[in-house]
Amino acid sequence: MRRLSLTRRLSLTRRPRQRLRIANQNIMSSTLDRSKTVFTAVCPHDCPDTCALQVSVENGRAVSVKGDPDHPPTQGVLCTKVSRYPERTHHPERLTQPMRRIGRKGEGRFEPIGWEQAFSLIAEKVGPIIAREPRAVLPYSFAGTMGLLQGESIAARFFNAIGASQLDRTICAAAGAAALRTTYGGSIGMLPDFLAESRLILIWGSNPITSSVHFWARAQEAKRNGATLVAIDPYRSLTAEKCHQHIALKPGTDGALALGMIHVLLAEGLVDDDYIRDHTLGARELAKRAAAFTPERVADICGIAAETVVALARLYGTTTPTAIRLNYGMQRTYGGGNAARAIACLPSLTGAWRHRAGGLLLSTSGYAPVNGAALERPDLRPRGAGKPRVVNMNAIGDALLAPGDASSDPRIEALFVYNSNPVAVAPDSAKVVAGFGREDLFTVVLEHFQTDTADFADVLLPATTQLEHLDVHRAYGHTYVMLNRPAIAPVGESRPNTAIFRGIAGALGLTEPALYESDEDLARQSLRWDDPLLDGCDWSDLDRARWLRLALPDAPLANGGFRTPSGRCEFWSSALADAGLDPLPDYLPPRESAEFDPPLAARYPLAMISPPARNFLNSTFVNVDSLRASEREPRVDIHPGDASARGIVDGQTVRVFNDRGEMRARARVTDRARPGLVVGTSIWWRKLASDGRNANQLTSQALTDLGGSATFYDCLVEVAPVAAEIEETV
Ligand SMILES: Nc1nc2c(c(=O)[nH]1)N[C@H]1C(S)=C(S)[C@@H](COP(=O)(O)OP(=O)(O)OC[C@H]3O[C@@H](n4cnc5c(=O)[nH]c(N)nc54)[C@H](O)[C@@H]3O)O[C@H]1N2
Ligand SMILES: Nc1nc2c(c(=O)[nH]1)N[C@H]1C(S)=C(S)[C@@H](COP(=O)(O)OP(=O)(O)OC[C@H]3O[C@@H](n4cnc5c(=O)[nH]c(N)nc54)[C@H](O)[C@@H]3O)O[C@H]1N2
Ligand code: SF4
Ligand SMILES: [Mo]
Repeated sequence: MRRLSLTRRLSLTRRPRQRLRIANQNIMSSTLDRSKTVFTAVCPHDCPDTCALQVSVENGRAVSVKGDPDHPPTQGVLCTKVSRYPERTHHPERLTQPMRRIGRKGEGRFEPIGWEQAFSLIAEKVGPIIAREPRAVLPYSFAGTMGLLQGESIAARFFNAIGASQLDRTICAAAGAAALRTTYGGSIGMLPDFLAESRLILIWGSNPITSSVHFWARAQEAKRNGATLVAIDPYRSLTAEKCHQHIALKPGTDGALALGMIHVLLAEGLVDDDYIRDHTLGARELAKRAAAFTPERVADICGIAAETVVALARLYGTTTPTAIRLNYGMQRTYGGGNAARAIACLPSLTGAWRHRAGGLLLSTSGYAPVNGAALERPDLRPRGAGKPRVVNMNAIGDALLAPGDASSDPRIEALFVYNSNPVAVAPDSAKVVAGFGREDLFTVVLEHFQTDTADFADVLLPATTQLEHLDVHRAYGHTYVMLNRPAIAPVGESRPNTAIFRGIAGALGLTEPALYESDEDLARQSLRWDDPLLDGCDWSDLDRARWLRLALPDAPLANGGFRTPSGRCEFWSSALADAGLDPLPDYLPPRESAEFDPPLAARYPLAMISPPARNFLNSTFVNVDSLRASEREPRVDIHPGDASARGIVDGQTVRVFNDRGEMRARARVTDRARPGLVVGTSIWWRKLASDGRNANQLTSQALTDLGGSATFYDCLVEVAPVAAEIEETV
């Protein structure tokens, strides 16, 4: 505790107040200092690293963005894409004016209008819908910015106040979050700070060279210190090829591998009996479940050798300290929640938590004392309205196409999209595109660019970027809370999401004062200042220091302290039992697999995954020319055996298809993909791909076992060469 407080004091003293006192989001450009100045900011993107940025501004324009050397997680280093931030911020295609549709729905033709006109138009269309059936209004947003203010603050208050339908924001992390909630009681785990002291790191369903470069830097430090790195991934990713060992299991079989490890750990007594006795619940039941997962059975399920299962368990059970970097790649099949739960049991069986470099890290977001109730104000929901209608965002295609049922699920008539690009990122594009294409759907999109989704807007509103607005951040890959003040004035007429929702509320004549609070007021309310993890700091400390490290012990779960109902790590989950679900983790095969659906697998024998591209952040940055040039074009990696069986040669254009649709991509014939696996690139803008489609043309809207998450990687396909004469027209 003491040491951590000291870190905080250090960062307080290192940053003089004057340098930090700069414009708030409402300031006009003329009042900004026009000489070259360096401002501190926070990377807003959906990435665990949440870096501190140093933005150099010249004549009101951002000219460079660098990693802040003083911020311990950032260590002065940024990823390539955010190093190109000025190129994105001052991109010639930035939206700078409100616009209204003049073409056919989805055609993407607009004409500029003024802000007041835009707000009136929205009020005119949406006002009568709210009066008749507020649940016909739906927000759709995700983590385009992870900021607490420009995410769900005024926006959430607005949708609460009008009694709109709610969005279940499940597209990314919900299965893993449910696994951690039921096992540990929240999104908590080991701290990344001491990773370099680990002796063994299992990088499980994770590709940190692409998705979390700062974690990878620490893992390499551990490697240099003599640690063993093991990648568990069906694909030889950039990360897997740099690990000592790569276990290329079949996709969606991680639950079986973890239960097989538990089987061996228990059979060979490689467990910490004291930790199990003092801090866990249901060890006996878990042992019974794991008994069925012999190394031979697991080997068969996972498509690996039985010796690999045994050796991995022995390595894990005999090394101290051991860290597991669990990530999202292994959660995107039907059994992803149970698999994450099975893996989450491992460090509690071996007592890995006792050491500060041991345990499991999936997300640290649960530590941050965010004041969600103050920001989102669920109390504003109309009284007596009963339980709100909730739409799972992964099934947005079906939700928009549903005819509607007046009593329970009224037809969606108005949609507000912000911080997301669903037409590109949501599964089952054919349905998503058809849904967004409904002529009778009124769609408002708040964006930086005219994305695939913006093409379908009726009213398209220009939003500010992180360099232009105020925000407060927590991270899911470290334990700092951070403040972002604007470095430049809004580009064009763009406004922060908060200001836009205030404007919409005003045009609708809503009188609730909470809808009109300023960003500064919201920022002050964004954290629970009385939480002991903030160690007595208040808003003025954050304002001055720009970041505060949460006052956590080095090894937060060394002596238990799980946040479950029992206060223990729940191998046997009472919450799941209460919900009538299996209280123990199990292996649940992918819904699209030979194991679960042999007829489907006979028609579509290849499993497709489509993990993120290194130079994009989901679909953000796809329109930054230099980054798109690095990614070149949509690709699909296929094993040489699978390629030759289909007459596919390296570099050829192929069709990837299933019953949901088809896309074209350039084949890369490579043994990086294990046999039976194809790997497509995510998440291309449809309109920037030669065939106007991306991998989500093939993915399904089915949900995971726990958390209702997306199943992007539970997707069977077939691949075929495209004949040369057809290829020319692609
Ligand atoms: N550069 C960059 N960084 C990003 C993003 C980005 O788009 N670009 N996106 C951000 C976001 S929103 C997220 S959620 C994270 C995602 O990043 P990660 O959590 O790392 O997840 P993925 O990249 O989806 O998958 C990681 C690895 O899991 C493997 N994998 C796929 N299926 C399975 C499986 O069934 N089992 C196992 N064991 N492995 C499997 C994939 O081959 C891949 O190499 O990255 C964030 N960081
Ligand atoms: N096939 C396939 N599909 C996937 C995935 C995959 O691995 N494979 N990954 C999934 C995952 S993990 C995720 S998290 C989702 C991500 O899906 P999204 O959350 O939709 O992420 P992005 O595609 O980055 O789109 C974010 C948009 O928000 C905008 N934006 C950023 N900041 C602001 C702001 O302050 N105001 C406004 N109004 N707009 C802003 C950006 O310009 C960008 O267009 O995609 C999912 N889809
Ligand atoms: S995307 Fe991630 S690694 Fe890149 S600057 Fe942002 S937080 Fe840092
Ligand atoms: Mo994500």
